[in-house]
Amino acid sequence: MFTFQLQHTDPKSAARAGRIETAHGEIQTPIFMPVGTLGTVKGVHQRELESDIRAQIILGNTYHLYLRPGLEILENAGGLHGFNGWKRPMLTDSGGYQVYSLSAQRKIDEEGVTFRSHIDGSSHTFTPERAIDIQRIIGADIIMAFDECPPYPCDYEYAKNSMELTHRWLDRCVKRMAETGGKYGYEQTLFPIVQGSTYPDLRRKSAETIAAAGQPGNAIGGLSVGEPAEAMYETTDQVCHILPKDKPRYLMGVGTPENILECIALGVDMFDCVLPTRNARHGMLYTSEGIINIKNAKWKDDFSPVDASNPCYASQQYSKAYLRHLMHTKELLGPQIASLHNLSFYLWLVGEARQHIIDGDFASWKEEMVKRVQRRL
Ligand code: PRF
Repeated sequence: MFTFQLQHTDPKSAARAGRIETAHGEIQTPIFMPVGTLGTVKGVHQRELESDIRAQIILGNTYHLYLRPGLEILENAGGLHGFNGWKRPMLTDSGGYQVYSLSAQRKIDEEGVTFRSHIDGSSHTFTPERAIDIQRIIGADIIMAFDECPPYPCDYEYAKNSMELTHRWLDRCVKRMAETGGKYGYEQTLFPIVQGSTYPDLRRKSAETIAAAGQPGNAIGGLSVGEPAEAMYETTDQVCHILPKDKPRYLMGVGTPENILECIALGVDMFDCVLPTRNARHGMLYTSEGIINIKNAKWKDDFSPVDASNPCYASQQYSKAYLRHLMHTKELLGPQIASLHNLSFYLWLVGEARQHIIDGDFASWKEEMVKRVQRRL
């Protein structure tokens, strides 16, 4: 069972508030999905994910989970839900994108991608069928089609051939989905992915092809790979106009708080990104007043809370001076507090966006918020 209900649309932008229902519970959109590459959101307990961050859905990565712990362990555990104990919705990325970004040696052909593990150099092949089979074993509620994400910049011929390959791979994913079923007694839903680099005619073609596949939700890939923010917004805007209104739209791997606000305004419902957790580990904190580099000397005797306006436990409990000290001394707790704080900020931000869409004043709130979140404190 997978349903999407569109609840509100903003009168002055394309922003929407909606509700996704999955076998593991509901998701209120727009939503940010914390990244849990290896079946864990790095440094964050599940109790914190639930009660402080209030994550509604988390992500896992096929590439990483396939390599470690491997399929046998995952299947014996009853899938990733059984393995890590997360009771709520999960989504897995299909593996292709991670192969392109992590594996040194890889070969792409019609059949699929052959690559060497970044861990031990062993050789593996992912095909669209294999990506579905592996995601059946991992057992996420939402699983992604196997695609190729071309680099940026990318010449037109490459982008066109790559997009067409992604479309042929989608047909194979859809076929495999139909031939197989969920292994653990609940349904899984396939999201296909729009590609086409930043070429408007390719993006149009891809969005039309993906829409015509008729799946319950759709994703936009190939963005936030080094193109200027304006190009990302233009492409997202164009694609959102073509993808069906009555299905959720997921923009993969985006982005900064301002990217997320701008793309919510263009009609995107779902986001994921490593930025809040990765940057937290380096001492970069996102707040509703702007960005803090907690390692900076200016915080050394600032005993005010990490972020007084963030209701999250970690943001209230600890002072900036203390967190700076933890980061400087490389104490384990430093990155944990920072990750918890940043994720709770991201979830707060999309929650506020949702509320303002419902209240009908999203556009003006967004303009103000975009300015605030970019400031450097
Ligand atoms: N494809 C897949 N996963 C992704 C991307 C993509 O294009 C991106 C691009 N930003 C992030 N994650 N399968």
